[in-house]
Amino acid sequence: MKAAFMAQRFQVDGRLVTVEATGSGNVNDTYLVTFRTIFSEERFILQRINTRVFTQPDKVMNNMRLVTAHVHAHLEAEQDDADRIWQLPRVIPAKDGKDYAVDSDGECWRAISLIASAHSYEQVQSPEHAHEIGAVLGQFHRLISDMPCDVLHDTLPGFHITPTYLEKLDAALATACGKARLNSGVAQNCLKFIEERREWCSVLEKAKERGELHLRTIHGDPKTANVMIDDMTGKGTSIIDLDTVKPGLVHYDIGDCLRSCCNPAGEETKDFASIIFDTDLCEALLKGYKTHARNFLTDADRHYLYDATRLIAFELGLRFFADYLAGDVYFKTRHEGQNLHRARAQLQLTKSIEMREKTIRELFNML
Ligand code: GN1
Ligand code: MG
Repeated sequence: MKAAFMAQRFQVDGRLVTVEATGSGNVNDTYLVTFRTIFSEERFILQRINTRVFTQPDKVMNNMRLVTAHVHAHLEAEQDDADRIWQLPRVIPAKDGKDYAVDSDGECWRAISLIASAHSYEQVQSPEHAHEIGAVLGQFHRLISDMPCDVLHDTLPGFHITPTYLEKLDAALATACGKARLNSGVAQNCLKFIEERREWCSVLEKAKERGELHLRTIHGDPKTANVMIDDMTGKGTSIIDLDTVKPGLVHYDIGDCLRSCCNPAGEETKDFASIIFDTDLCEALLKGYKTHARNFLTDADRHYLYDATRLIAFELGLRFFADYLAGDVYFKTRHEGQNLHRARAQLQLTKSIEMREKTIRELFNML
């Protein structure tokens, strides 16, 4: 098995015992690897980077190294006074000292340390869980708030720039596959919902162009499943999946975290009527965020947070839908029509956010 072979290319002591597929990523393939020595055991995460999405894996790894070094330095300096041991995975070098290893098919693999005795969850479990998700994101934002984003590569041009996904939709609609796949009531409804919001979806990009919002270092993918919760205390301990750390708007992160965490039904449900944006979870998340992230959100930042929440849910719906029409070329699928179902779920969530606009706007006043 390729993963077992590649697991042995990294600087880990002992002998390989097991390699198990793990995680629920929509892009990369992830494995949990166990090595044993005569007196101990080490487990770590092995990932095959999807180079159709991340076409420059060296730059992804470079960003990851810079951000983890920056955060680890802060965490070490602060650890005596911290309320818990905050963690962040580190990159485990390959035996040749590089950040990743290439297999005989040209595929890229990397190894990352495991956040042990902790788990992440596909769906939010409780308001306390939402609070911890907010706390972990706030802590991460605080820790990277003094890291200039221009040292990072733009590893995914267009990522979270919503109008670029409309261009992808238009391109997919012009193909034979797109035309054929549009041929259902559900697909037609998705398209109608998106078209009605076409003008609005440049809202953050326009604010950026006007100089109201500024680029900074962001995580890029702070969804529920990327926040590790300590098994012993129930407290957040780490954010994981640093593939998308790069320059961006803090709004992409806050919007993404909220759209993921405040939808208890999760991203994969087909019970579309059960999808709501839960404002109690939103309140809990923002309270957790605020305990760590203070002083770096401006009035202009706060002003656009409602739009960001609505937009990132909408954008993910648009991304899933465009990918469905394009023939499922970006997000991995396990069954037919999965990207259409995922799109429908996010668009339903967008609608629920729109219905709760007033309450959500009020909640942002607390930040
Ligand atoms: C993808 O691969 P994964 O599951 O970490 C996607 C995110 C989406 C997410 C939705 C690079 O993340 O942007 O929000 O799916 N990552 C990329 O689950 O496109
Ligand atoms: Mg990710």
